[in-house]
Amino acid sequence: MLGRLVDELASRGIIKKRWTKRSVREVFDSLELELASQGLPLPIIDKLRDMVSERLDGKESKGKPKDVVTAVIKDIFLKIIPTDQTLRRLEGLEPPIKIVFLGFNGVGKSLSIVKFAKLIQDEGKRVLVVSADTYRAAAGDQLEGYCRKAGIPIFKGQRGSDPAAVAYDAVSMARSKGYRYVLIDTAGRNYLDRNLVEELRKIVRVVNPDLKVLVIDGLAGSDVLNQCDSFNEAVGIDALVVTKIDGSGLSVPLVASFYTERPVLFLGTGQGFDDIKQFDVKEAIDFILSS
Ligand SMILES: Nc1nc2c(ncn2[C@@H]2O[C@H](COP(=O)(O)OP(=O)(O)OP(=O)(O)O)[C@@H](O)[C@H]2O)c(=O)[nH]1
Ligand SMILES: [Mg+2]
Repeated sequence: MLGRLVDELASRGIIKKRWTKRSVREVFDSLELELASQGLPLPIIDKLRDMVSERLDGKESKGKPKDVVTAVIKDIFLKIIPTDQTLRRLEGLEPPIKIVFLGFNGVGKSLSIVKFAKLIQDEGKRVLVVSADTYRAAAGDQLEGYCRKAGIPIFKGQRGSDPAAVAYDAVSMARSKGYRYVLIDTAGRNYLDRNLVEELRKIVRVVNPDLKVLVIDGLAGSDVLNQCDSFNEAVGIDALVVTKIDGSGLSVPLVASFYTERPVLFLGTGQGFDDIKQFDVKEAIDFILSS
């Protein structure tokens, strides 16, 4: 009743209508399904609702409410998601520049490493790929196969040897042979597996990497938040790679980058070594808000 009266007076220009937490919530109620269907997990939608509320509460309400809220969401994403300056930052470091790739089983770590190695090598920089997955002989063999095809040197640990020791030896070799980048592949791990988490911590302790990259499957859906949390808690992460974007939309990289406040180093867009693309935050936002 009161709401209708306020609307009436506002439409006649008698009073200025202002946003309230409630009116933001009402707009979100109608937006929620669209955002969820574009792949935004519910905790992220809730977080956005709170942030938009905080921004708009008490402000004068002008224009179509949905357009205003959408514009604020865009702005929040753009403010929070860092643009990727990783390579520029790394280039200033003393070589060998050490990068460890982490992630859940089968997300695409090994292939992404070779894609990234090729990118660096194509720029004329020397890069060494290291297989620290010493549990599965097949893992080392797979990486070796990729490297041979792409023409990238590989350092492979003996099956059953300590992955941290392998990584350490690889870094020593890279230093003595003048490699600029060392990219370390780790065994895919389930975040519930304590032994593997301990092993990952040991690799990080021993190698002291310049960058810890979490690789996420673009098809992960809402599980992306669990993956970010578990690896962040285990060792901390500095940047993200999101794979299989050829089979999915852009919500996973957008969500992961927003949630962790870490930049996306690149996207994987297929099974070829050159299937790699830069993450365009604006394109991803438009994708999410397109409906
Ligand atoms: N379509 C598509 N497939 C990809 C992409 N990246 C990786 N894959 C495929 O995903 C599968 C797993 O890739 P891997 O690189 O072996 O994944 P991983 O994380 O190293 O796996 P584990 O070592 O077993 O944990 C392979 O069949 C890859 O070809 C991508 O960007 N697009
Ligand atoms: Mg692998």
